[in-house]
Amino acid sequence: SPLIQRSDYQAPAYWIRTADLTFDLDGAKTIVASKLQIERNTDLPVQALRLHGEDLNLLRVLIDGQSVSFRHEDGLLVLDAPEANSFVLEIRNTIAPEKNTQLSGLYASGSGLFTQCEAEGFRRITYFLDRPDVMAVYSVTLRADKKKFPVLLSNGNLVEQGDLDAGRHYAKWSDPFPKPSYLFAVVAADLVAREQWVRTRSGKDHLLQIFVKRGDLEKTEHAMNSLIASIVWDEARFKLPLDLERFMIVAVDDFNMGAMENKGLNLFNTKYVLATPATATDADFDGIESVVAHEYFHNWTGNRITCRDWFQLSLKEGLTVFRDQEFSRDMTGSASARAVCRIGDVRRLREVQFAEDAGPMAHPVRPEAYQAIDNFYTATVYEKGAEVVRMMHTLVGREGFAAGMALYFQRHDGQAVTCDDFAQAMADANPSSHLATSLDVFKRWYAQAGTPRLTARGEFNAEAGSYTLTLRQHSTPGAAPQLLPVSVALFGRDGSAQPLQLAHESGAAGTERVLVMTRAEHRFTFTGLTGEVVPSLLRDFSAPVVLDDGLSDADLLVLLAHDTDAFNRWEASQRLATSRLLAAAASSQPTAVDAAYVQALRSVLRHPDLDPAFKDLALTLPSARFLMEAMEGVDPQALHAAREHLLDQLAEQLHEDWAWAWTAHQVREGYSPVPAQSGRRALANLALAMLVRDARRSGDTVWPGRAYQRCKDATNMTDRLGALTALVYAHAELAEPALQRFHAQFQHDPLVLDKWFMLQAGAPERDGKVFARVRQLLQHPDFTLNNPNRARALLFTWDTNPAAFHRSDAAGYVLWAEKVLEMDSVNPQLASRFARGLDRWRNLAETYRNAAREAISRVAAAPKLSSDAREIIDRALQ
Ligand code: HT7
Ligand code: ZN
Repeated sequence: SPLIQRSDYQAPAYWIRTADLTFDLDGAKTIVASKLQIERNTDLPVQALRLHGEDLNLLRVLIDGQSVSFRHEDGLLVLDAPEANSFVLEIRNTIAPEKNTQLSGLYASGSGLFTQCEAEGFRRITYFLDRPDVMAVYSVTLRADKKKFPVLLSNGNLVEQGDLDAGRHYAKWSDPFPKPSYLFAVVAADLVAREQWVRTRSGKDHLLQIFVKRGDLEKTEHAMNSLIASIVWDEARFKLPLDLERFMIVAVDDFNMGAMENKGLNLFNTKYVLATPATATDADFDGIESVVAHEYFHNWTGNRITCRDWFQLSLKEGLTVFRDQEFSRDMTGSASARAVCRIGDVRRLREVQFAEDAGPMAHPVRPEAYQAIDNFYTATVYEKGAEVVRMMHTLVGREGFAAGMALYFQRHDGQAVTCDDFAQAMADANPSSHLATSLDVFKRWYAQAGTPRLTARGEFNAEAGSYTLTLRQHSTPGAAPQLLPVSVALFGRDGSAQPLQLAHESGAAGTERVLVMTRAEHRFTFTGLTGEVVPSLLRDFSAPVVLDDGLSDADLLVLLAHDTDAFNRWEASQRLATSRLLAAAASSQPTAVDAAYVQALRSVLRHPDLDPAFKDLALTLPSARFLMEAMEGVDPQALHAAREHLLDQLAEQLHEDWAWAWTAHQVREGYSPVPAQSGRRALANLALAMLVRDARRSGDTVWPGRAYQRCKDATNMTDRLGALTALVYAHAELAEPALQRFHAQFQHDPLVLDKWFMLQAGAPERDGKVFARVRQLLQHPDFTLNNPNRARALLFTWDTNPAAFHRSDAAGYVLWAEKVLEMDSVNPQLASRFARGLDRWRNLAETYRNAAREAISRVAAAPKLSSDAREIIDRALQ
């Protein structure tokens, strides 16, 4: 496929003002009749009408009621320019939803029919100008067998419904909001709905509906509560009310991503809708809250104002991720739980996005070129994009940000715009901010790929009582310095926060402030200090950079014990672990852990005031995925061995502390997924995992027995899965019977069965057992590549499990190549995501690197590869 360049953008030659669509729905053959009111874009020279279309069977084309000639060119349907500037185009075509295994366009899932149109799925339904800057008002008539498809839904409002002959029925939907085709949706299925009316501040009533399969209704309470909370939050924080009479969510089993924000008719992966305490973990409950919020927030940031072209994807995704992160933080209700949320977000950013930015798929937040747009729904566009918005928020403050959002809507409501338009509105609403005065420097965040490195060195001058901090940024080669907000505090060696008085300033000094870098190097001198200080930099992770602050272990121990910023306190724990793990991985001898570090962890674990959720995070070692990015020429087996060895030592040396933590953090109240409970469950489960791990050394049978018992009698999934994880990860003898029991108990619940697959594929490798298990599970009757959740549970979990995937005999890579090709023939979007498991192959030690190159080349040589997979594979080999 050709490369599409951002610089080639041109306005459309025609506008589609209204789309009147009629569907005769049937799994084998659906007939689509489309009647479009089209206007020529008179700003451009007269040219042919070129419509997108893919896998369609065309029956007829009429313009103003007359049949016209047409041709197919480069996958487009081309009609000579009609004489009139305004005309009606009628098209009739058929499609085959049951054959659509790609899950883009109209497809079958179970006995229902569902659509997915973002980014370019609408062209798989009918011919259209399938681009986000063409916005039309839709009216949709759905006709189908009433028994098979009792529920017929589309965007907007239901205006008519009734019976037809031969057991068929119809429904007519009308959506008053002009929208791009990617927000179009249709559902025809046998579903039931949880319903709730809500009243917004203006006094208007709105109907909320969550549609699921029969039998799943009692699993929708949390999703409905999350939706209501999202509506309330957006109106309170940003004055953005629900603008729809009816807001529907539909859950579907087979879905390529998490959810989709179609106007008024969101489609959701069941994973982000269905939850009961018995079937979903605390993390699942959190995931539902944040995805429901994310999709709901898109109604303003994405739907009311949309993207001019797909290069602007982060305009809606970065902003909406920022909004859902803020919502999740506000929902927690405590400062420490807010920090726990932030730590989770940064962990994901550093594990996935930093790796992406260092590999073959590195691209700016606003990409310059793509082959398949589906490949650019990335951590860079989403998570780094959210960090860009967060930096704006840091620079202009909460009120200033709200003012910027208001100006953005005032200027652009109803339009398809660019990232520049958003940044301009934020700057114009805050003219004296650093954002406005250095807007061009700031906007490099949209244009430059790669993670900037920030070096910080401080010097204390005892005579002057001053501390000079030198900050230097090193952008990726060829990139210019970026604007970095660096949040800073200074602590005395006794842990006391010091005043931050800059040399040229007068007035009262606080103990935390944001330094703004706009050049490669800045020097800041703080005065009025009485002793040596330890700097705490990039507090709350104020910019998405890699920091080298040169702090010693002693400095980090001060921060771990005293930092008032929970993020940096956690960061200190991770830094202490990272340096030990990297040293151990580089050494050929098993490395004994030092007592000072163990004691520091003990102090955190036993701390009387720290939040259990925070303790869980601080006591969890950095993941192998994170560590691999901090190394060059990675030997994943050596890294894995070092990490396992450190865990074994922490399990042994903190045994009494883990036993205390397990007992002290049991939750005896009725289950609720609130942070006050989930933190205790997380810490207790970590403690149990360490105790079962230590039993392997000591021969103890009590803790594995307790874990097995918990698998049997737990009253919620978090505890049941926690106990099962403890057994499986420790390769305990009781793991097998516990796994079998779990399977027997939950075999009819697909989402729980996904956990069963995931747990086994993600277990720490030991003597090749995990890899052997993955091969076995690929043959399991419950495994299928046709369901993305199931494929992800087994294969995506495995290809991110370092030691089970990166094998010295290359068998992991051979299996990877086989599965990329197999998946690509079923679902290219899924295959190209799976293919990214070898993105970072060039960073591996030589033997792994050679074997990985061979596997990638084997995929590259396949005679038939989708353009999605082709782009990933070609980039990997470039
Ligand atoms: N805007 C959506 C992105 C999306 C998607 C969703 C489901 C299936 C395929 C998809 N391609 C792109 C999801 C979101 O960010 O909210
Ligand atoms: Zn989104």
